[in-house]
Amino acid sequence: MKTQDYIQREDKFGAHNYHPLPVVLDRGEGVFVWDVEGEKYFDFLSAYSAVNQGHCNPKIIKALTDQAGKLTLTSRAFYNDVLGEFEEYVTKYFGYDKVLPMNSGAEGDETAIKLCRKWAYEKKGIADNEAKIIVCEGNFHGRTITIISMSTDPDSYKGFGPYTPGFITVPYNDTEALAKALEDPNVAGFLVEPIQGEAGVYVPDDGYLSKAFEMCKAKNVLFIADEVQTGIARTGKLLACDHEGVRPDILILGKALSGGVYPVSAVLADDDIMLTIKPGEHGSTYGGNPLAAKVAIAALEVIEEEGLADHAEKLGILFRSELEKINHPMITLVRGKGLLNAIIIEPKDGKTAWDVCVALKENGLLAKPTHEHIIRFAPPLVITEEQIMESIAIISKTIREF
Ligand code: IF1
Repeated sequence: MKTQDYIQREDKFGAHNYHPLPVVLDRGEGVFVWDVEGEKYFDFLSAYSAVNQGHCNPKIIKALTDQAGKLTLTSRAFYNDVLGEFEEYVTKYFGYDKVLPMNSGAEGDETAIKLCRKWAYEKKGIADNEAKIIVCEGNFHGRTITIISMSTDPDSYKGFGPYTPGFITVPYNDTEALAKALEDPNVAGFLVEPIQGEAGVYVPDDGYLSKAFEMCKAKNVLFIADEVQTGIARTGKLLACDHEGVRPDILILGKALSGGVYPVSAVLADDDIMLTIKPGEHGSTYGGNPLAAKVAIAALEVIEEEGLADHAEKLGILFRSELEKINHPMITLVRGKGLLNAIIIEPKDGKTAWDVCVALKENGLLAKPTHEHIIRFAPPLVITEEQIMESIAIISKTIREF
């Protein structure tokens, strides 16, 4: 079968909820993926930052295969010998009392919203069903009905109403607007991405996160960090919040928590928040299964053993400085932190970011536009300096073709 055959088959039998780049991949290793025609590519999307440890990382794959033949799923109706090992490891790794394991990032955000509301009624004393959570314009936290109810992007919410109530929207990176919203005594939490990924790698001003955190504490409001995309070393620190020394009251993890090998998400919090959810009040069939637990431990060990946070910090500085040197009229802005970066593309002769991504593919590098004028660049964190320079050469050559 050729590329077109695979695409046609998916078009016929699969829902059309994505518009992928016309490339069909059949193998991944480290920073590289190959397509069915045998073409090799640098992966500069990393499955939206889920493959930080590199495709098919040997240590994570071994953790998967060692456990797969032993015990994969017990449900939480019974204990198993692995979940506690993961719970102890991940809570000590991030410095929290407890963890609630789930599967997808959206489930992580939903869990955090439920915890925040429960805490509001049981601990803060907000009247039942009156709890409100502040979110930011341009947010992306997943695709469930409640999460799109918080969204300001019509592509995320249009046609899916009616919407879940209880959310207040403020502009991102605007502490004045946040201060006003925090005046409402029914506010229980502030849910924020430390860097807005989908919005186009929108890095807030230095000090925004720590100021926002202080303001929340002053009003007894929970600071909830969605680090599903920015966490696990992606931005040059273990967590993006670490750049400002902010310790979220509720921390949401996903994606690279399992290195792209298995869906694993997790919510971490201390006892006074986490224990407001009682037995039987929340859960999921696959949440905290033995396979997920072993894979996630291995994925976090790789981050630590290979020093991937410092590596991402160092190579991100190199990558952005080399991108700046391209200085071509189509690249109007370079922004990012660690190895989560983006360029803003000024359309030229009707050519948009999509056309640039198709041309990048032809030249051996895969990236995807987020919105019509921004290209996100997020390679696996295991990329070497030499591979960064090779990738810059591809990006530069491609842009100059326009
Ligand atoms: C898609 C975007 C990125 C996330 C943050 C929670 C979730 C995500 C900060 C939910 C997921 C993914 C979803 C995927 C594309 C991708 C994405 F473009 F949609 F917005 F990365 F920016 N919090 N982001 O980024 O996690 O349930 O997907 O495991 O839906 O197209 P999930």
